[in-house]
Amino acid sequence: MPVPPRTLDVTRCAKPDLCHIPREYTPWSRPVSRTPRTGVARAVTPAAGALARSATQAAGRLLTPPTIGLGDVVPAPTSVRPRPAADFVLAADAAIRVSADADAREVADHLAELLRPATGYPLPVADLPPAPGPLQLTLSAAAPHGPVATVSGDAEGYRLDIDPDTVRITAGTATGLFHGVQTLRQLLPVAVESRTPVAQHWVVPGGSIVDWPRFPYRGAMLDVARHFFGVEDVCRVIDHLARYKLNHLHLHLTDDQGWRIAVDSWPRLATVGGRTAVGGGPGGWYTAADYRRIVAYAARRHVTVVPEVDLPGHTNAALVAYPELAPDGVAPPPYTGTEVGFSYVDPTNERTYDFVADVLGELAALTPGPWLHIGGDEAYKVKGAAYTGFVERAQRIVAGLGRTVVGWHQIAPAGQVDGRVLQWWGTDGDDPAVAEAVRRGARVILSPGNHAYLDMKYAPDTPIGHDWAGLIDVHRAYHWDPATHLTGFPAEAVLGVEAPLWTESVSSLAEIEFMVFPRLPALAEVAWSTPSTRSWTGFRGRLAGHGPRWHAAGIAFHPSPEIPWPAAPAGRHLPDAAETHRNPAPGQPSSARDTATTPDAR
Ligand code: TNX
Repeated sequence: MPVPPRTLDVTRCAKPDLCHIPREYTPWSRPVSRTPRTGVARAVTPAAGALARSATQAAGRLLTPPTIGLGDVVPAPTSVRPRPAADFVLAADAAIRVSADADAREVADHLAELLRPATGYPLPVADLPPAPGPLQLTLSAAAPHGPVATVSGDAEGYRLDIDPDTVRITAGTATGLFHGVQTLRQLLPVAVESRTPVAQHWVVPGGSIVDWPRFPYRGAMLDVARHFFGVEDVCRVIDHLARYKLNHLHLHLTDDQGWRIAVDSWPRLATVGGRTAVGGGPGGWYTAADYRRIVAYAARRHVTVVPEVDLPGHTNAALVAYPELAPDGVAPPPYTGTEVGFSYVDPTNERTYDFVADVLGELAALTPGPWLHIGGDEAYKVKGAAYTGFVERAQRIVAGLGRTVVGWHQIAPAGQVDGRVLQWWGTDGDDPAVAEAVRRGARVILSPGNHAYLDMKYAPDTPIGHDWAGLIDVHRAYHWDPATHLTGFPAEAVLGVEAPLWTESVSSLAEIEFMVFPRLPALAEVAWSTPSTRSWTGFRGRLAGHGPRWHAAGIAFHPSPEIPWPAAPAGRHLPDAAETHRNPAPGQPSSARDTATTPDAR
């Protein structure tokens, strides 16, 4: 991927009061010359050290007023109380102190890893007490809890207090601390996104934030079946989710064009079914070790992986591998187009249920989270009782594995099992079948196709994406309310929000990011923030400051004209569409397919 020139021009700033970035923002070209960390710091007395630190901080505050307001956070926090005289400046010898707890310690290590590259500071991490340091992460039963328990039963709320001497994050759980760290990250100067040291006063605006989520399930889906994305790409997407306090990554692992997860008991699913992709690319699949890496990476970022095996339709790749599952017992040709609804596993064949039980059983064993997604969409050729009967058996298999069923909302007419969740992707909020399933006890994740589908184009000239559900600009992604979107639903039935990215036309990490940013942060705010804190005007102002952050982090994004970006050009534009649609020839190396084609390739 060509590296774009990394210079922001603020001379055409649309919002001058947000333009606190230098005219030439080139963090990688300004290495900090640091005093070697020898005995000097250790030789001074603690009191002298504290004095020196506070002098540095006072000077820092005078020299560098914070460029960011305490409320400039996405998603909007529940409550923000600025204290303008209480700005904090991170000193080079700052330490991170954390409650003595393994999970909290992980969060503190994560904070240090976020801050070290740009600051160049050592930021040692140690337990609290005895010596409270300037950055404190405290687990406390008295920490703020939102009114909503998370799916795992824990609260995700946190409190962030910024004073001249300390930045303190307090939470009831490590997850709450983690979200607090993401907020702190947004309150530091843009240059914190640099991967190399930058000369900068690391000012954080003073005050207090108390914050918790509105909905417990906040997610995004990545379709790795239409085009395959390697472990590194998926991990980067997880980072994007975590930044905006999303806590679920749904992986659409199987579809007509490719099967992407190794299954020991049915090995040809991956080795044969995994070889294809939309447009004739080489495909790929995750070994169990690859998948575990993704799950572990996500867990460290407090993101739960939701694996989907799409059944009984969207199964052409499985049928190519195992023709015995096809209704006529004959292998179909591999499919690399983009139509839907033509394939299905035979619901009248008992072998089909061995397949379902084996696949879901192996996936459950690899997946620590509570959810198994069984798809259920667009199985146009399995109708009526044949369809509901199949779904009910699949639901029982999932329940027997001790997991909670998630399915696209087409599974609504099937019988209820405990805790069942329907993922609603309609475009019209009046859905009697789903309303009836909710009356029978189902809960709902909202992915309205015309607000939350990240594969829809932004505008008619968007070079990739679909438009069957309409165009989705940032305002459309932002402007809806999950609690009232479906008519006749109690708000308690809404578990949360998920933004799916289907990848028929998306074949590289840059294209993923282009479709995700800036709409994912908009949907994150829909899912996290209390309605009273939300407004389009406020959101677009806060979001504008994230353009330079994405730029500094090398994240591609769509420079939506609705957002008053502080610099132009703000986005990293896609190369021309013809180039980005190219699929690599079989065997050709590709960064998007770098990690997991065959176990031998590792
Ligand atoms: C519908 S939404 C699908 C997918 C396609 C998508 C394209 C849903 C559950 N199924 O198979 O990829 O449209 O936007």
